[in-house]
Amino acid sequence: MTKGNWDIIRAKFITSAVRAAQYPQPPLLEAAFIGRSNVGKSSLINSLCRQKGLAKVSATPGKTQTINFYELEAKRSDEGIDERRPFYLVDLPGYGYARTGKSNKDQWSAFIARYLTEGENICLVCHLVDIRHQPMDSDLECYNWLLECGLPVQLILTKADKLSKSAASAQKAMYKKLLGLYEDQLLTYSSTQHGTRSELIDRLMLSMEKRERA
Ligand SMILES: Nc1nc2c(ncn2[C@@H]2O[C@H](COP(=O)(O)OP(=O)(O)OP(=O)(O)O)[C@@H](O)[C@H]2O)c(=O)[nH]1
Ligand SMILES: [Mg+2]
Repeated sequence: MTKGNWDIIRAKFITSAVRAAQYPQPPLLEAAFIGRSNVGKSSLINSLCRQKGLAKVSATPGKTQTINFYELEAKRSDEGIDERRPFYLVDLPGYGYARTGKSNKDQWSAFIARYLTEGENICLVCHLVDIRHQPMDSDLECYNWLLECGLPVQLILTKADKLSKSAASAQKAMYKKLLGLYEDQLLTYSSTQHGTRSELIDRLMLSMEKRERA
């Protein structure tokens, strides 16, 4: 019997953190969003939650400076019976942008790296890259580092509305080939059009089900 699709029915900001003692309680499963500054992490979170001002968005890179936790509730219905699942979405500061020089950049990597390597509840890391460009060295470094850490990674090609359908497909094929990805390891996304929103929600929920079965 097929169950209904998952949807996000509730989302709220919980807390900002730069160290483990500030991570929220109770612990819940987590999906984190990482990528270059300005790639669209915060916009994607707003699109997933259908709340425009939930995560702060800015045309100037470097807007998100802390690890920001949002608590979401997903719901699906099966023959009138609701199944609900709370979890955290985690918005990370962007890399590739250092407003105050190297020491700030080092600090950035240290606290993000600590979160990603020590977090026991991370089910999926969504790595965002801008669909219009080839990956930059920093994107490849980050992607390879996530894999080395043994984290499950979903690549998301953002700002898909900025390309024609055919150009977007070509970029998707390029990334797939370059990184040797299966179809279900990458997804295009537009935070203005929301076309693949339910697909992304399904992938988030699947990663949580996998974690619980492991
Ligand atoms: N057209 C279009 N613009 C987008 C999309 N996603 C984000 N943007 C724009 O890109 C800019 C950066 O978006 P943010 O969501 O703040 O990016 P971020 O990755 O959170 O940036 P930092 O917090 O600085 O790391 C903003 O001007 C957004 O409006 C998209 O899917 N389509
Ligand atoms: Mg942001």
